[in-house]
Amino acid sequence: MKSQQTIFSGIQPSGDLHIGHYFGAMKNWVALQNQYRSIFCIVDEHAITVPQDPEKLRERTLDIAMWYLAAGIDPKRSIIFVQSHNSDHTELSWILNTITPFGELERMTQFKDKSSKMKKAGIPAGLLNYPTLMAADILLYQTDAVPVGEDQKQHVELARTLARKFNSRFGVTFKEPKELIQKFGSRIMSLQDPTKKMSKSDENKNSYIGLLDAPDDIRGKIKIAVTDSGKEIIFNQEKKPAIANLLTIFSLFSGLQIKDIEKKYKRKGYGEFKKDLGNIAVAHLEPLQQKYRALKKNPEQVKEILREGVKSAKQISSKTLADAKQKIGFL
Ligand code: ATP
Ligand code: LTN
Repeated sequence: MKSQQTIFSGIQPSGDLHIGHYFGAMKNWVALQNQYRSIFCIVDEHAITVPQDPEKLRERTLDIAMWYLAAGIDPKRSIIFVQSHNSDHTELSWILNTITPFGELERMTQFKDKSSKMKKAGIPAGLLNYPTLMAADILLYQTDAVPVGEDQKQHVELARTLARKFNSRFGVTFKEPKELIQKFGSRIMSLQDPTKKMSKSDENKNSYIGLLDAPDDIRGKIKIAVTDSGKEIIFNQEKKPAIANLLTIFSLFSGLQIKDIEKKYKRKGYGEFKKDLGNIAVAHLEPLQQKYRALKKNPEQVKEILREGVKSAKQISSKTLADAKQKIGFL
């Protein structure tokens, strides 16, 4: 049954990837690709909803494909492609825009966060319409489940609402997708401020561990990560959010249960805990970095995977788009 179900997800080429993307997204996708028909996109059209440097955007787009492969996404099992290579996405997004309430877009947390940092006259309409493009990404592939971090839940809910609305107005065209959020690791917090999500657009590079960070940088960033008052290494989200975050990261890297890590550091200080965490992070990121570097030497091979990927993607999306256009009354 599950083998016939489809998952779709994507990452924006808008900055350097960090461990939040690995644990909150790619690592889970790798596990899911054995159970689902899996489609993983590099969403460059989403990235341009905030200003991007053209050359960097191009380089990062290919880089993200390399990270997908380095993390273990298998192009024989999963479709990997670049969003802008398949124009069905923007076309369906326009159609969906015509049934999306303006007020719902304005209420989206991500829109409020990102636009609050800009002056009203400078807010691009694309930032507001971002979720309709995301809905198009998802609905084009008759997606059942969307593996994302906690922050994307609201957007997937909108995709579901739009599918329902279109289906009831024009006849059944889209599957209603659900978000698939891992209980653990779906929200890694900043190393400098545990109330904020670890984010690649954060100007303070010490707030995240980049997937390509050098061993000394990784150890150093963990060493200077903020901690909470007191000395105990215990998991308490409310009272000790910084230590809870570091324990989560420790658990994700080591595979150990939180309670076992707490036991291990019962009478030990933050210093020793952080030192061990730094070493574990380095040991786990090194093989990933090696795979990435090997792919980086052979960009043509990766471009070929993307060319094949978009062909497979288009085969699925073109059917859905044709159906939607027919139902809506286009000649
Ligand atoms: P921003 O640059 O605004 O922080 P982003 O990194 O959240 O953007 P994407 O690059 O599109 O945006 O994120 C890709 C995936 O990685 C999403 O599923 C997202 O939820 C997940 N993700 C990103 N940051 C984290 C994090 N700190 N913890 C867990 N998952 C994360
Ligand atoms: N908005 C998402 C990226 C994204 C996505 C998607 C995720 C764009 N289209 C479709 C899942 C499915 C983000 O910022 N993380």
